[in-house]
Amino acid sequence: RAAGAASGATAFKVDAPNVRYTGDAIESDYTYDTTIVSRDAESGSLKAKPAKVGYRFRTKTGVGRVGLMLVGWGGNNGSTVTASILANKKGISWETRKGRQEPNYFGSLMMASTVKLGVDEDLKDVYVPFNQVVPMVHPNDVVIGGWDISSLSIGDAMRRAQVLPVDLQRQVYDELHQLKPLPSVYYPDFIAANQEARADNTIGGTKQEQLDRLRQDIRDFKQANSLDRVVVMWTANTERYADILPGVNDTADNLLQAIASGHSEVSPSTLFAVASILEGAPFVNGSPQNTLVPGAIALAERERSFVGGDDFKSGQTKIKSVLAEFLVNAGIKPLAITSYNHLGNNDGHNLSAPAQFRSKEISKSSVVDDMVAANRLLYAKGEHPDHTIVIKYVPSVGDSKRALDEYVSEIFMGGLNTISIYNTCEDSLLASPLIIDLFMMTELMTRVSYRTDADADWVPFHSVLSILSYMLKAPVVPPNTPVVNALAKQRMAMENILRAFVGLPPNNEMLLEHKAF
Ligand code: NAI
Ligand code: DG6
Repeated sequence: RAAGAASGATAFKVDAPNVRYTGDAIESDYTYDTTIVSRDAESGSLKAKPAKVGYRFRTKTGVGRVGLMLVGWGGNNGSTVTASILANKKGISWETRKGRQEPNYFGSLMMASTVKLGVDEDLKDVYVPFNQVVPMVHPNDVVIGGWDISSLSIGDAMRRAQVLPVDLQRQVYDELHQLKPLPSVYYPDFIAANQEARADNTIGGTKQEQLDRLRQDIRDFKQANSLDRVVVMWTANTERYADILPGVNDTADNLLQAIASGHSEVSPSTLFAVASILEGAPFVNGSPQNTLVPGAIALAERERSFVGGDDFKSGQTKIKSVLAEFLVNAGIKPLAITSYNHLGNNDGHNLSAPAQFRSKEISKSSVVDDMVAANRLLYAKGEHPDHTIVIKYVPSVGDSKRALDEYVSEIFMGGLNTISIYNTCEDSLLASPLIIDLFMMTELMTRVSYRTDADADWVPFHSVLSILSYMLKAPVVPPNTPVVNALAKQRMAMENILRAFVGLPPNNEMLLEHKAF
């Protein structure tokens, strides 16, 4: 079993007075250390004051039975993640030119990476699997279902995707052929016209009836599989942006009213978000479009339901969120970031239409903003490196996406440094583990509550799950919250928040124990 543990297993127990293991939860008393900075109005000088905020966290330990409903289940990502989880669950290996390949969860931060727990008596580091810091659901235990506008079974969808090796496909086909996606909502205006031939599995009726049907689908799935909770994730085609219209999608009530009156600017993905929110099922948007319109976020806040997004951060952008951070933090000034990619899968086909490309261009473009804004020594206010995104559809390369990047930076004394990157791999094999990570982290957040001295009772985290940022290209965050794109910071946030849930201090890499004589 990958990472050697079942759902809910943890690698250690904390031995400290601030941590309690009750029958069904782990509770921790935690001091959040922060620094409050003030600026003198006259002189402009800064004053930094350490501050401590008391938190209590409670993490329910019972994971129970959890479901994942994918919108776009029959796509490359949907079919690949479903087939791969089945292979892992059943331990199905397959023949390759180099010998037998065992299934694994490589590429999943939760399943294939570790967290430093601390040091042992010899001051040696001790690491534990990421998914065993607090009880998390294991992907092998998830029940997967979902919707697609294409009626192909998941077995046939996997064949159509042409991602997984044939010997693996052969072994999982029969079981996956039993899985049929539910009919879905199709508004041709929102995805590329070239997708029309796929749309043979659609729901008719009014928008309100469609919303009711999606809500019923979630309830039915939950009941049929005896599930404790369900996470819904959009991994369907990239849509065009929806216009944000006052009176239509700007508030929770206006959005519900717009659905009731069948307003054309409510997209399928927003309809899914609303259905999930109303059913109390967390919703994550894995595509770039603005599914989480202000009215959807307001509705999630009102219903105390969770949402996250946007757009899986798989390859090129993940590297960018590392490299740009490295350059700027090294005092090197990126002047131009030029990113090309070409791909030949259905995602690429859909993105060959201008409005859908534009959604992707926006999500890929925002990723260096916070790093640039953090360094006023390199960049004046408002100054930004040139940043160009090009995507081309080349059918013959299939799912094997090529990404070419050039970073031109200004270095010491006006010199230039150019870094060129050529990256090639199966796009869906990068994206599928992100679906698993988003699912696992989202599920965890449904079981966590906290209270500060100001709270009369336990409360859940904010509805907008910014903790998912590591896996997403354009993280949606709660109103008035900074967006963090830098990958190392995003990982640190996840790691240290999980440590806080079990009352452990943040990992800070000071290694003071190794610096004394
Ligand atoms: P795909 O085109 O293979 O799959 C999308 C599926 O969604 C198709 O089966 C299509 O029939 C279905 N679909 C379209 N509209 C629908 C609707 N209204 N309801 C239900 N199903 C619908 O695409 P792929 O490669 O699986 O990617 C999915 C999404 O994830 C795309 O938006 C893509 O841009 C995004 N993404 C993909 C990454 C990757 O590396 N593969 C990385 C980052 C984001
Ligand atoms: C072309 O860019 C297709 C896209 O869907 C990407 O493959 C996907 O968004 C992944 O992008 P990135 O930048 O995270 O590799």
